Amino acid sequence: MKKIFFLALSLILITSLAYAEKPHGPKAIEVNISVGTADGQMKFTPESLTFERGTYYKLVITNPSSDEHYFTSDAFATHIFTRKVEVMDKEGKTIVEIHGAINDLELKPGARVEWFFFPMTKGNDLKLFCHKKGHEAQGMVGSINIIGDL
Ligand SMILES: [Cu+2]
Repeated sequence: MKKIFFLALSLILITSLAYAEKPHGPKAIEVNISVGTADGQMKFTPESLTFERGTYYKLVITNPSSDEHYFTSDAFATHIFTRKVEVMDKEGKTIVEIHGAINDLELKPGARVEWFFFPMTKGNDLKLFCHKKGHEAQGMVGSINIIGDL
């Protein structure tokens, strides 16, 4: 009887350890993009992003500049399924989780957000831009591609 108890106990421990390793579901592929630059350039870095269908992504968007910038793409929003967007504080700790469809983010200087999503339908050269006054004209445009047969 004691043996069965210890066997059950160790099974519970092993199971909880396995879950502890990934408390937030499947592992996402991390992709980084920044809006603006530390020296004030009006651009996205990189200017183009490519995602593959059937893959789970964590898109990390940071604003290293001293301006406010938008990450806006109406087309992107209709081609993906957003699981959540996490907003970080200065220490990198999540302070807000947002759920539901999102197509427009405004990032204050120094901000960092993490966008967790699944690319759903193919997209070629989906427009990404910053709609802060004059920024698009100064080059704050980019493109997003969604590829894959799945
Ligand atoms: Cu901008």
